[in-house]
Amino acid sequence: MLRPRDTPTRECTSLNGLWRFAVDTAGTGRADGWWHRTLPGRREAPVPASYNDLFPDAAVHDHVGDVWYQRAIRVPRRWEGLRIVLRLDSATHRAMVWVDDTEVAAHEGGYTPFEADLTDVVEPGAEHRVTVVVDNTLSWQSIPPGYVEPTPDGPHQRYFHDFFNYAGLHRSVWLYTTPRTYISDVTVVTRLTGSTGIVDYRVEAAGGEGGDVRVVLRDADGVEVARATGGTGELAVEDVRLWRPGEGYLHHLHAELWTTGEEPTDSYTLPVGVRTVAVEGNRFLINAEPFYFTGFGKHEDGPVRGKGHDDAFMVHDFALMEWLGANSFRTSHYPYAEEVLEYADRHGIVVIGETAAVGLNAEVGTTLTGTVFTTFSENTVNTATQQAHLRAIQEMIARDKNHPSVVIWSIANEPESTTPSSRSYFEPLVDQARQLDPSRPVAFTNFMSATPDVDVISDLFDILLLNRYYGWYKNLGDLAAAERNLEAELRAWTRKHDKPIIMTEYGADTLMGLHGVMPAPWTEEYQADLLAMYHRVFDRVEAVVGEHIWSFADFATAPGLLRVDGNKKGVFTRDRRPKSSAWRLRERWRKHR
Ligand code: GCB
Repeated sequence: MLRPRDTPTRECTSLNGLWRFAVDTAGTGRADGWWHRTLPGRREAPVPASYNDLFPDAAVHDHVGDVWYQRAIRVPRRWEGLRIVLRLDSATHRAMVWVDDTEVAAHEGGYTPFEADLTDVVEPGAEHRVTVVVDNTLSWQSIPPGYVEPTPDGPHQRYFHDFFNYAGLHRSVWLYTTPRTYISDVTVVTRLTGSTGIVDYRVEAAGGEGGDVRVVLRDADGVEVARATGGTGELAVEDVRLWRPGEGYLHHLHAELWTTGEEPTDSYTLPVGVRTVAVEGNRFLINAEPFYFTGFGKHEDGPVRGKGHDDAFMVHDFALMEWLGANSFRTSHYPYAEEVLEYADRHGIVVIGETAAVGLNAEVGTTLTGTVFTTFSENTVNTATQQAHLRAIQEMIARDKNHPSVVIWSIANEPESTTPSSRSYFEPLVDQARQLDPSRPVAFTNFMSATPDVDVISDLFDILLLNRYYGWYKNLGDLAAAERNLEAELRAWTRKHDKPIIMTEYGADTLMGLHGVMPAPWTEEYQADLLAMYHRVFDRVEAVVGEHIWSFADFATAPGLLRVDGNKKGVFTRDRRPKSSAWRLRERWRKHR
């Protein structure tokens, strides 16, 4: 699915800003047809933002079910004869959309975009009412999963992941045009033969009889470096300037669809980074050179806006990562806003893209909710969940396949991975992911109790992503034991699999301003010492090709005995102030560059 852009044949308008907003406390909005008229009440909510923290009202913060957004749109008269599309970059977790009285779209999956073709529904020159109902409910068949517990005070949402269930319209909403016959998708895969870069491309068209495709590849200065005709083909660039970590050099692919006449019917421009990614033995290669990941598991999370995309926070987060010398991050635990990946493309930041499949694990679920259950069963994670998971993988790859920054697909975070049912659940998903994108390694992040002696799925994957908490959930306060156990486990992995290892989570909750001379958990010193201990071990184990600390910044969670105003494993506080460990990291990571 192509990101909306202004091109010579397309126009794009943002629908961001204040929308009318109503919380459907009684759950009657759908039956009463709220889309037929102005929403009840006087509330307004900004888009993009989570709605949960906007109002000092627990009923809004903890609402389970539908909320409604509404605004007027005016379609310019000059759009007569064009295809008119409404696009929501995300609606968490599922939504239905109406224009005036007509339903135009429905989508499930809170972190990927969806569109509605409004061509036959709107009239150029006229004003229309757009209404969106967003449902934040998580069920056993949603990704991520959860369940709603009925209580005398109303429904309570329970879930098996450690971040607050923020909801709403978290990302931009667009109204845009294409011609009626249009370029519907572009796919690029890049490779290298010697110093020649090859861009294999595919341009797909829809809405007409087809036509001729012409593509031109230009370098960052706009100089043409290759051209081709046809819907698929390859573009060769001699002495190509590569996209590299730390240097996000981008070419641009200009695709044109010609049906008649002297002008292209449609045109679309896609940034392209020429680079290769490969796993060879226990090395991870970018452009045939070993790459070592330094950085974080992150969250899209901040005060007031929750998970709403914010360009200021985005730029600031990237600047702080640069200040530390971090070269990469994981989009834990869901695909991030496309603005984030585009920024990473331009700046040469390496990304592990992750689906929202987090919490498929009874061991984690029971710790977080107190409910004992079996992960994979007819009543819990079942074939319908697996289908939803597959759609989440498909939608992530469809959206993000062209980003040079994305080098690994993580298809789940800490699922159960020690039982025969986990193997039969994951086998088809891994196959599908590989078919959808044979050019990137496929992985999942492994939960701490799924040690190499009991894990039964890692052989299906290309690379090992491990989340480990020695010194925190195990060996709390005893970094010497933690160091021994961590090293022993890493060596056990290397004996079992000849695959690279990235430690995708390790860390300690740390209260900013708490200090101590003893190695006491929660102090800033303990966090710094724990991280330094992990780094000593990584330097001794050859197969370790990356270190992603959990987490970049403190973030909001559901209430929990271990959560003091959220998860405090950030190297930065939630408002992005550095804890002591930041300076130690800076020393280490700036040397790695
Ligand atoms: C994990 C999860 C992450 C949690 C973290 C923690 O293993 O992947 O989502 O926030 O542990 O701090 O417990």
